[in-house]
Amino acid sequence: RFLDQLILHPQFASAEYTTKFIDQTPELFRFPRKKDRASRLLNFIGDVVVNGNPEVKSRPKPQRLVQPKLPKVELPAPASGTKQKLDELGPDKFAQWMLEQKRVLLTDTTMRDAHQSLLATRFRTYDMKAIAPYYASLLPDLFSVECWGGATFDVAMRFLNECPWERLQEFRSAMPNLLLQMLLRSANAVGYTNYPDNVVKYFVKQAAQSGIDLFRVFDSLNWVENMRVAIDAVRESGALCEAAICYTGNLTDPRQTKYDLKYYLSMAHELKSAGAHILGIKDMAGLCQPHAAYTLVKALKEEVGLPVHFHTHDTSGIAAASVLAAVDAGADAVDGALDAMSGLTSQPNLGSIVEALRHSPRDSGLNPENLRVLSGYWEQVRHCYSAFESDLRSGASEVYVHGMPGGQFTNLREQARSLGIDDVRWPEVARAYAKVNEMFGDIVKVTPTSKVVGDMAIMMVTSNLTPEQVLDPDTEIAFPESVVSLFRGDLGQPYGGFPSALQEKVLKGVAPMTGRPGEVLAPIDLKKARDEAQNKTWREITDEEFASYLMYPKVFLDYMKNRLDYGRVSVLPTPLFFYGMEPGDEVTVDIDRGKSLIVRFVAVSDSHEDGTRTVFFELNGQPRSVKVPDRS
Ligand code: BTN
Ligand code: 3PY
Ligand code: ZN
Repeated sequence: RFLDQLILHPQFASAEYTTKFIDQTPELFRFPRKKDRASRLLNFIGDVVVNGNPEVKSRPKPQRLVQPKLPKVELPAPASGTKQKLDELGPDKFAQWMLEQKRVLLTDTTMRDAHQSLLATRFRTYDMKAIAPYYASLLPDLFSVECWGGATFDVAMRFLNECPWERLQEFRSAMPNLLLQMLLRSANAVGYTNYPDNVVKYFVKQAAQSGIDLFRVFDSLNWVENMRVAIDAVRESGALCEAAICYTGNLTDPRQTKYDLKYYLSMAHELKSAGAHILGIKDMAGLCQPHAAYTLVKALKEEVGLPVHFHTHDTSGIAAASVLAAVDAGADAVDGALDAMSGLTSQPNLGSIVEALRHSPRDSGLNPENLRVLSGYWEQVRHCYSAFESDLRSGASEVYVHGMPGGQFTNLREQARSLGIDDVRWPEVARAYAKVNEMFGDIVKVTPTSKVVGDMAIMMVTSNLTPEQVLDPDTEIAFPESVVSLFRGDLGQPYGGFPSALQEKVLKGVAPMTGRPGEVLAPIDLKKARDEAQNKTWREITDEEFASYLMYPKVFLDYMKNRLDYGRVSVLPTPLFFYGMEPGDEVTVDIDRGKSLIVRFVAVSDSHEDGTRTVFFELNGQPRSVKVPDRS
């Protein structure tokens, strides 16, 4: 096997190798002696038993840690759904079909936004893949399943040691009748900074090929110019392009003249001309109150002519009212999350929306009982991730003051806490966030611009800086790098421009960019980059893995190292993945179709002189042991 891998290595194969080969490609030479799948997984389990999983270290342990049970129901063969409709009609006629539906169409966000917004995006493929066939069988009338993109991409590799593409492929095969939907940050793709155009195109192509049917495309400054490359790439792939308007401010407030109805309508017209099949309203912070939702949807429906898809967050506690208002105003589709994963910074409750609309003209036709069956599963799953829960207990009208996106709120609060800003001082951060937004000229705040505003707010609170000091030309301020980058124009141009005095102060004489970053970012030499990636890993990488490398080179290579040491850890049940096993525990691990391992944890030795411990297992009844460095 070693020789096979060596010979297959492109650098070796191309005879370009030198004596430096070993130094340049250490990965090739440092795989474990026993490299069968079972040994790798036992190494991982052994490591968690001895050292714990660093991802849950110093986080509260779940009170109830049991393997979630799948619903005990008959699964009929999946009825034909929106996926077949799209295949049959193509994207343009599909959009027409949406307009012709009397019922409201529903998207379930549980597998993307809901866990991103409630549990720091930590849901593992294991738990989602298991329930996916139930979605296909029990909810064939769903419009779409939002299950990919946003933060799920980097979190999968960075924290869960799993491949986002394998997740998508699992979803695709388990839900053959449903539209799979992703969130795409336009020129930022699934990252936090603008990528060269050819990287965005490559990424979209791979995502469509791997199973994405509907791309919700947004720009973090609502700058349509910066959305075109992504929109064109989605259209070219044959998928549905939902171009989204990020909602900010309050369009019903007569004193707020920047983001008013005219602004949104004009953006919608631009998106339509740019090629959108569907118009998304992305209310990432949950600021769109019922009357605003009604006004906006009504106007968009009357004046633009595209299907409208409404998305919001329940941070305030009244988002369901906005959803119902949007439905009343004629929204074609709306988003919600299943009961157990709804509310607070997540989406409003999909099951309750279904119930609320039953017997009304826009009755969704979904079976509310089946939604509850699925929610019962998510409720158990959620317990396994309680380490990542925020302590938010109730809706917070404070969101109308700071306008933080649902996906950021709990993260920023955690970041503040880690810097010693306790709950009592949290409102200072919230106020600073609002102040920073004002100083920055009232910008759209959503990944990645929301992160920039958050960085600045935290910095002001930890350094006790007032807005006056920040703005004062004579007070020296060490601005966070992300702020410098924003004002340099790296994320694009905000509506109305940057406030020039602050921009000059931040940039210290450096000239800002005013064009589209993609125009000046040199295209990546894909062939060269691929060889480079290839040379740093121990096996041939796939087209999809190469896309991971293009997005996050370091995160991807770290993930590949991990994969070499531990194998495909996404097959391990979640309680085991995070918390290991107790002596006497036994689990069945399905490592492949029809191939499973029965792992029984027997005991762990004291530390040896070399600082390792031996962990004893029974693997399919046979004794096995692994040596693990004790770092605890
Ligand atoms: C990382 O890159 O953050 C490390 C991921 C691998 C962590 C595994 S979890 C089980 C074992 N225990 C450790 O401390 N590290 C490995
Ligand atoms: C993301 O970009 O991840 C978001 O969810 C923005 O709301
Ligand atoms: Zn959202």
